[in-house]
Amino acid sequence: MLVEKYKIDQFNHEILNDHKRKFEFVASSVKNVEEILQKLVDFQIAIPSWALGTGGTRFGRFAGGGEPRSLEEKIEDIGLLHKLNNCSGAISLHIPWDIPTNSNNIKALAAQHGIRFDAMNSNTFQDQAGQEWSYKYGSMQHIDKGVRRQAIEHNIEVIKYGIELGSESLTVWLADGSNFPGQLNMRKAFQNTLESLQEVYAELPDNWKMFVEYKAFEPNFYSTTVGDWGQSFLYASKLGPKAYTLVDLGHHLPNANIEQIVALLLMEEKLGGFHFNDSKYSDDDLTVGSINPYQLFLIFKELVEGMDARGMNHASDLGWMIDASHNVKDPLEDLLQSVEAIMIAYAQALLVDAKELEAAQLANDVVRAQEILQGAYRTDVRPLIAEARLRGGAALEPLNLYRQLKVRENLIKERGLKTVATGL
Ligand code: PSV
Ligand code: MN
Ligand code: MN
Repeated sequence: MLVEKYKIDQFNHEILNDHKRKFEFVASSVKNVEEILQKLVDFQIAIPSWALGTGGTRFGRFAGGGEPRSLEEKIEDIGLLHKLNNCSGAISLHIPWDIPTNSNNIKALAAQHGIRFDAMNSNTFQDQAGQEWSYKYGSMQHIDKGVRRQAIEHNIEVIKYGIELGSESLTVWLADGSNFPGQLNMRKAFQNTLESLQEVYAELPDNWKMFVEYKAFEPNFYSTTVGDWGQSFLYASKLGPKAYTLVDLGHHLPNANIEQIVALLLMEEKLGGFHFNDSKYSDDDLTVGSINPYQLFLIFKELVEGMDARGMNHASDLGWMIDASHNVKDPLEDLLQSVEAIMIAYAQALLVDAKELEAAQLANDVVRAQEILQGAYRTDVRPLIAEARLRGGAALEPLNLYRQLKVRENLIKERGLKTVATGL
């Protein structure tokens, strides 16, 4: 479904006065408002191809209608989101779920929608039809060289697709680990994984990065071979300068201090990127900011401070991506909400006065430090984000316009009620 620009303009026009009033109110108390607005306009968050269809759990899936049936339709859906919010200008593909049959056509279609190809994701956690070896007991950690070789070759193939499409990074998430004590030798599993990753790393083009994603548990419940940021950091350090740790917010044990992890990884120049989502327990993959928006703000506060300390470009020096699943919501509405939550946390973090905070810290003024953080967090920055969208030609209120245009109803008409999205 195409959303014509005039429809966005018409929609904005009707609520413009109300927006201006709210914007001017917030802007009057923000020192560097123009600088912040430009940062918000520049910030882009990649959408994973697997988040566009209704997700499910191992107990069932309750599909909505009008889901994308092909890679082309996934790109069209992200194009639609990007048109509405001007900050979803990238797609992250998962191979083999998204094998491009004709990379040039896919590239051209994405360009038409203003979308670039973010990190490529490999998949050695599922067996594929026709594959020689099984990943039942792991992939890169496997005791059998044949399995390891197959996993390595797969990752190299993913890099090749990525090169064709213009991606510049590979995310490796391994489900490897063990379900029971004694099932594997943890040191050997680490060594095998490292050697396998080294072979993949050797195939990375010069301008590419490799992200090593960690996860505390699931599908393996006793040990995970890349189980936490320490292990990921170890692999990334041993691999070399093109390897980084990727932080997925849902991949920690409950109550982990993710902002501290982020601060230290940034300091060590080993933070590569993010998979945003939210959770009550662990890998719940809920809408970003739906459970703990304060934590998200605190993470962004560390990101802004740490990136500024190193003179990094907020928009392009780390990989920003959503990794969520939508069981009961319309996936596109959910993604609009997630992007909005990320932008809110980012804008609030930009409001933190770093100098004042440092002064409070140096004076051990704990109360003042908290006031500074919560003052930024409790500011309603939504009008700033709306203004940034307006300046980027997008909708002041993407979700409301989405509903007004009856996007889902139209997609159901176009694609049908019973669609099987490829991927999860
Ligand atoms: C695993 O839980 C994960 O977060 C990894 O990023 C995968 O690539 C993604 O989900 C999709 O399976
Ligand atoms: Mn992830
Ligand atoms: Mn996950």
